[in-house]
Amino acid sequence: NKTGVIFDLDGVIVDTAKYHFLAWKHLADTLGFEFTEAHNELLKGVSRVRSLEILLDIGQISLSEARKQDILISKNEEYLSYITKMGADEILPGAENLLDTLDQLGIKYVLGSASKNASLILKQVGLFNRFTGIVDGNSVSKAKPDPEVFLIGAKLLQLAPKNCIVFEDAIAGVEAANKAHMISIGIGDKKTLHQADYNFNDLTEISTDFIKALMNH
Ligand code: B16
Ligand code: MG
Repeated sequence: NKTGVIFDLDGVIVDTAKYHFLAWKHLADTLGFEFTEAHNELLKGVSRVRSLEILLDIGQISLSEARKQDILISKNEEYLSYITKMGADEILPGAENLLDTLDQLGIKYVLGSASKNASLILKQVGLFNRFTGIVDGNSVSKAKPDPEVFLIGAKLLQLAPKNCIVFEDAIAGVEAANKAHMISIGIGDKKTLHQADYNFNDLTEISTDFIKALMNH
């Protein structure tokens, strides 16, 4: 089969953004400024280190490198306390069905996530073994919107980038997929993700016929 799929994790397969929000909000509280859900939108698809920079900009706070390192560790510890309580009930609607469809069509899929916790999260929800490979925050040197994460994904799939379909919920992720010359599918707000080749609200809207049509494009 000459078509393959690359899935983003947070916002496509699971909603871990709500746990990132709790941990970042706790940090902002400690530093004495307000961090809202709207602020949290800015962190979606963005690496952990870059997220902290954005957060400190919001609070107009500057910290030493050593302090930032400590904060990144404690933020992740708090985040992990939520992640380790996750289960299969937190898989987003349509995700398992879509994986079943891909299995039936003989289409392989890998993960392409910015998260360094991606493998753990997939294990928590019981999907880890279904993926042909995992590309995550530990495998890349350049974060989305750089196409690196997806180009490594194409290598794992042993496919040309143009034959890879990317499911993404973040602007930076759609941009990365487009830069990689892959088929980009935006999951979420169509206006926000207008750069995507196709748009859907969630994975329940992805039909077998749609996937088949992409296979023959
Ligand atoms: P971690 P994705 C991203 O996941 C999240 O959307 C983003 O908010 C987070 O900062 C990033 O992972 C890094 O996560 O702290 O676990 O390494 O959407 O690329 O799957
Ligand atoms: Mg995402």
